[in-house]
Amino acid sequence: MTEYETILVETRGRVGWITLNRPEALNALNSQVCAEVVAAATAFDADPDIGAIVVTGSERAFAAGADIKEMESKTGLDMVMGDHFGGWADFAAVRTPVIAAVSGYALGGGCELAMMCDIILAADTAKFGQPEINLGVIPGMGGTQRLIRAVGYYKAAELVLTGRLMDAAEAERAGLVSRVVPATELLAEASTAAETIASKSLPSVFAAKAALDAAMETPLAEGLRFEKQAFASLFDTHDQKEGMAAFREKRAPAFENR
Ligand code: CO8
Repeated sequence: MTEYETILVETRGRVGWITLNRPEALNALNSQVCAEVVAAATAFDADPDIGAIVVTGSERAFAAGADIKEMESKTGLDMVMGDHFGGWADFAAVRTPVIAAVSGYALGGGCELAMMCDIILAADTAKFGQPEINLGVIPGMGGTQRLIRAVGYYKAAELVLTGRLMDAAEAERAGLVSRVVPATELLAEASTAAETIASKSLPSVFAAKAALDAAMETPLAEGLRFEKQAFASLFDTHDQKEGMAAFREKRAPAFENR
C-alpha cells in the first residue's frame, strides 16, 4: 500500500475514499497533494473492485485553493516548464465516477477540484468561489471554463471578476452542486450515493460517465453520435442481458461487471 502524507486513503467495500488532510493549511492544494490525489485516484480507477470514488476534506474546508505560499515566488516560466498542477488533468480523466463531498471552503483550486468530479454533494456549510482575482491572478485549473458550463456565463463572470463567495444554497440554485445536505449527514449521503453507483454494472457506469463528459466537451451532434455508439456497445455485455432479464423476471440483477 502506497504511503501518503497529505491525504488519507481508504477502501470501503467497492468505494475508494480520498480525504484531503492538510488541516494546518485548510487543505490547500500544493504539488504534493496534487501528486498524491492523482496517484490514489488513478490506482482506484485501475482497480476492478472499485466502482466509485469519494473525495472529501474536513468539516472546515474541502480545500481553500491552490497553495498560495508555494506559488507566490514562481515565475511564468516556472509555471510553464514545471507544468504546475498539470497532473490534475489525469484526475479529471479517471473513468470511475467521483463524488466530491464538500464541507466548508471550496475556493479557487478547491472549487475547481470539486468541478472535476462528477457529482458535488455540499454540506449546508459549504462555500464556493473563485477568489483568485484578489491575488492578482485568475483561475488556472478550469474555473473560467467548467464554472461557466455549470452556472452559465453571467453567474460565473460575476464570481470570477469579483471574487465573491457563494453559500451552498446559492450554489445549488445556480446548478453548481448536485444536492445540499445537512453537514452532519454529508459523509453518510456521499457513502450512500457512491455505494449505489458501485452496485451498478461497471461497463455501463464507465459508458455513462464517458457520454456525460462528451456532453461537456463536444457539439451536440458529435455528443449524440458518441452516446448512440456507447449505448449500442453495452448490448454486447453480459450485464445488459442480465439487467433486462432481471427486469422481466421481477428480481434484482446480479451484475458481473462484464
Ligand atoms: N494556500 C496556502 N495556505 C492557505 C490557503 C491557501 N490557498 N488558504 C488558507 N491557508 C492557510 C492560512 O495561511 C492559514 O495558515 P497560517 O495559520 O499558517 O497563517 C491557515 O490556512 C488558516 O487560514 P486562515 O487563518 O486564513 O483562516 P480563516 O478562517 O481566517 O480564513 C479563508 C479562511 C477565507 C479560506 C482564507 O484562508 C482564505 O482566503 N484563503 C485563501 C483563499 C484563496 O484565495 N484561494 C485561491 C487560491 S489561488 C488558486 O486556487 C489558483 C488555482 C489555480 C492554480 C493553477 C496552477 C496552474
